Amino acid sequence: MAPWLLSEGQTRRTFKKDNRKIKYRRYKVHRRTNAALMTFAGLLVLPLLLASTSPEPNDPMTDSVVEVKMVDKSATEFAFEPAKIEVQRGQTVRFVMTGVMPHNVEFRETPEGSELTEIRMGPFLVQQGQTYDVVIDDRFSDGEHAYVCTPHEFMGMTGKITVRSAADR
Ligand SMILES: [Cu+2]
Repeated sequence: MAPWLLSEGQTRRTFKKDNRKIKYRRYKVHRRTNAALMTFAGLLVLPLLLASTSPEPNDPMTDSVVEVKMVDKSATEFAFEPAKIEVQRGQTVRFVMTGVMPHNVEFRETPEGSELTEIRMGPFLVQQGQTYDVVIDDRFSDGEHAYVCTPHEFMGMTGKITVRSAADR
């Protein structure tokens, strides 16, 4: 350490101390800038991530699973939401329990050629978050499949699934 580098009143020791303080201050500023940059970069990337992981709901071209919620609208009113959906064969309709009353899916009117057999009457879902998947495969003919919730049919809980072959689109 050359003595001519010291300013008035500074000794080697105080110089070192001052230098450390300056370095520490620079380090703190640097860290803060880094954090700000990371946050900024994160904000830029976030919408892109969201956009790539959540395509339009119920778009048969992008979703292989189409959700239908089982909803308690009031003590006397229940619903499938959305009540009408369109799917391509190969997709899955996932019924999601959101209420407290037990709900199920019973197919009532199906186009000719449909053979729903054991899934004609689905099991009761009793817990929030519980799901029931219906794979739309060859058992479902093209056209409109009307279904109800067995105990709540007359309280508005009905729905329709229109099935199309992929080639129709
Ligand atoms: Cu129900």
